[in-house]
Amino acid sequence: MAANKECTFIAIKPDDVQRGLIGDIIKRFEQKGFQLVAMECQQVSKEHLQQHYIDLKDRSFHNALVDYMNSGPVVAMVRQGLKGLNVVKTGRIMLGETNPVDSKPSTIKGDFCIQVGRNICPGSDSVESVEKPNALWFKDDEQV
Ligand code: DAT
Ligand code: MG
Repeated sequence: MAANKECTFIAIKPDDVQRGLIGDIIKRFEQKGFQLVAMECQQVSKEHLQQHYIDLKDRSFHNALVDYMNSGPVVAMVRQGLKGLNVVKTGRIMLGETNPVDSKPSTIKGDFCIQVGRNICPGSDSVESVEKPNALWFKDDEQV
């Protein structure tokens, strides 16, 4: 990543790939002006997902979450903007709250889903936490 850029990791979950929402979701980040760094539709292993959700390993829903994310292909992407434009924070605002019940209309979760276990899009929640998922999901030479 260029030194003057801030990255965020965003994904689209299996049932939303199946619902045909990829275009609608990508369009919002395109319109916003977040630059595309990497994007791939991939079905990843449970081990990969356990690593991705390692911070939630003690939560009751952890195994169900891993099984669900492993149930079909997901679209993973990295987007970036100039430092100071806060793409991580803005990305989270565009996604909405973790629980769609709390998400405002015009956010992704506010517009496309109704329950927390099927909440469409994970996205980085801090600048510090971006590097790990980017490295887990994409090799260096897959990020342009
Ligand atoms: P976010 O995806 O908004 O960063 P998170 O990292 O706390 O939220 O949780 C990761 C995923 O785990 C979330 O997208 C859906 C699932 N999840 C979170 N809280 C849950 C709950 N109370 N019941 C069921 N699934 C939950
Ligand atoms: Mg999270």
